[in-house]
Amino acid sequence: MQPTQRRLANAIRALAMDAVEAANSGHPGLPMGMADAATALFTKHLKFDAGDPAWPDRDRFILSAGHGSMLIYALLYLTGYARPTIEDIKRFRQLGSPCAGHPENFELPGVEVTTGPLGQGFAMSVGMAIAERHLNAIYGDDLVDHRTYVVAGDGDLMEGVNHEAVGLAGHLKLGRLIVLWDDNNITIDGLTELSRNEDVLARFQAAKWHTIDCDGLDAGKVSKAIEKAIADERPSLIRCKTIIGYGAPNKQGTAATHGAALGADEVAAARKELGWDSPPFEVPDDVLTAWRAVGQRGGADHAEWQRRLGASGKKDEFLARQAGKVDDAWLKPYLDKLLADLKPVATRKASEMALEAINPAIPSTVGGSADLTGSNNTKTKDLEPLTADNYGGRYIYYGIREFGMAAAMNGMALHGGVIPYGGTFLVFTDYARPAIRLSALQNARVIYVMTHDSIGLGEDGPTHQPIEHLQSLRAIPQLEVYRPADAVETAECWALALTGDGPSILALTRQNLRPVRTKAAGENLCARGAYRLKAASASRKAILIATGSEVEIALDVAERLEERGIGTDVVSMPCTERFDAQPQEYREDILPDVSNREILRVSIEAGTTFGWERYTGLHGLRIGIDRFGVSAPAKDAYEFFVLTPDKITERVLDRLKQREIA
Ligand SMILES: Cc1ncc(C[n+]2csc(CCOP(=O)(O)OP(=O)(O)O)c2C)c(N)n1
Ligand SMILES: [Mg+2]
Repeated sequence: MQPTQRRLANAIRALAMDAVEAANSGHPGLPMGMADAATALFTKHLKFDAGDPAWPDRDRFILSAGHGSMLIYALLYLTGYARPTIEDIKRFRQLGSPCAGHPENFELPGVEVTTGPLGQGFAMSVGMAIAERHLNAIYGDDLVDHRTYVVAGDGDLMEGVNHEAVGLAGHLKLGRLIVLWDDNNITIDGLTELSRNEDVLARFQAAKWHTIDCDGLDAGKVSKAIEKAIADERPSLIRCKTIIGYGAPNKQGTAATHGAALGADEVAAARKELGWDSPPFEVPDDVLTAWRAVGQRGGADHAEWQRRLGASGKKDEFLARQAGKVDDAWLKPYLDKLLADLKPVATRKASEMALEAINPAIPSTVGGSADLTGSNNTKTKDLEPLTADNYGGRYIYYGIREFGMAAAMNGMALHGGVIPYGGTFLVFTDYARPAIRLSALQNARVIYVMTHDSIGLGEDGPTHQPIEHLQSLRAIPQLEVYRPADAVETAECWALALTGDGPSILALTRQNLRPVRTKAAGENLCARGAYRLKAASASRKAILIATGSEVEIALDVAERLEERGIGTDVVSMPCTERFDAQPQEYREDILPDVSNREILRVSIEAGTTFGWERYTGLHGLRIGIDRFGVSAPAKDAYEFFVLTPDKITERVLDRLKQREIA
């Protein structure tokens, strides 16, 4: 006899409480409360094939409430994905188990995105839904025709980024986005009444969402709600009324089940309550067999899709694009043209010029800006807006939603088939930072076009002038921060960002910079992260390390020092992360490990000096800005902060004297 939906759901409940019990750590409440709803979704609606988690036309399932990670681990195991195995689940939350505390996309195929920071799974799902509609517009229903399903908790819907994501999804009419809200009235501190009295459904309705109410503990009713959501053209929020920790007779409905093991007695009581008499981590044959059949349900669809792909004449292109393959064939012809006609240009403008070459050559790019299109120079002439009426467009007006934009870009990048780039002012990376961090953790190829990268932006003043931003972003692992010095470097950095396998930030100037790279190099010099732009003429006594707009200043300082017979190297360092990854000999050649009494190392960057001792040594000289900026024209701001060639030359000479080098 086929087990009931409730019995299938109880397998999730049992695995969740047993795994949390074994780890004595974790969150049984959500998986137990949402087990019926998840069973409805997976058994009846979700299009997937457990045998091929990477099938491009699968529906995407996102557990935004990542603390309930045992829900997804149980589902992947029960439906027969290669991992996790039951042994993996027994080692829930232990070192080396793919069943990490929160779901990690880089650990388990089937986990589409990394969740845990509340709100971001929901916001990433908006990007997934955008990518689906965009690729559908290009390849048609035969190849791209799937949905994005989300399980979100109260916390996901309270977070600020949720408001940005809801607004964006409603505006873009992402009807294939379906969110199941675990409305259990509980968060960690207790009842949601403690902190929320808004009418959540009314809020979504106001943002042009379709909303439905249902009993989240009745799989049949959830299934009907999902059918209605599928039929509606708007994005849908299904409010699933649930009880946290459902099945644990003494603790259900309370915050006690949110994030702690239930304890042996309560687990035993729950087994009785649920009529579940199997020992821990054992799933009865009838239940496992039924679940395994669910995992194969999509096999026929998948085979049919493969056939359509084969017949489409677009197979190679589609798969290459899905795999994210791009080359930098655009770069050399572009650089040849650039070098033939050099003029001063802001690197934000140089970025636009590079994009004019990139966008026609790489059709998977999708640009955008958080309402600063004209300032970020992110929209090239050939890009049409991506709108509800034209999902085939390649430019997104994200509105003033930096965090929402960054999270959506993560979703797009992880969906595959799309390389998102988006802009705002560098200072507002702070608004997007939690998503930038997740870009890095998830290895999502997102390109952040962050302009107005220093006091050089001028009159907008200290609120808009980044100080600590470059260094704080460089401190994020797996994120490449590029600060190019001119148009040639900007193009090289774009090429690196596009061919990389993780996120990049391009920090670009508002103000014009004179060309510092005036001859063809034959290779991408920025790929090394730092390189000798100018070698000392006289005997080398100083190395000036500069980035971005300060490279031209460094060249002027070097000229003044050389006039005094002080041999000076200028090192342009567009990407510290890449330099750090170079072989020892290369790093030693550029920045020899000698005392600052032999060769003085000087860093020049119009931002905090914090951390530059990494390259100057403790007794080197660090030139920068260790306070907030000023509202003034750029030239006056640079003078105020004594970031001029003459003033810096004086400081270097003083230090050389102190060090008894000159
Ligand atoms: C951004 C963020 N803030 C705080 C937390 C810590 N946290 C994890 S779950 C949770 C409560 C979430 O409540 P709800 O979504 O209702 O989940 P439930 O208790 O119903 O499982 C909090 C505050 C987090 N993971 N992310
Ligand atoms: Mg809750």
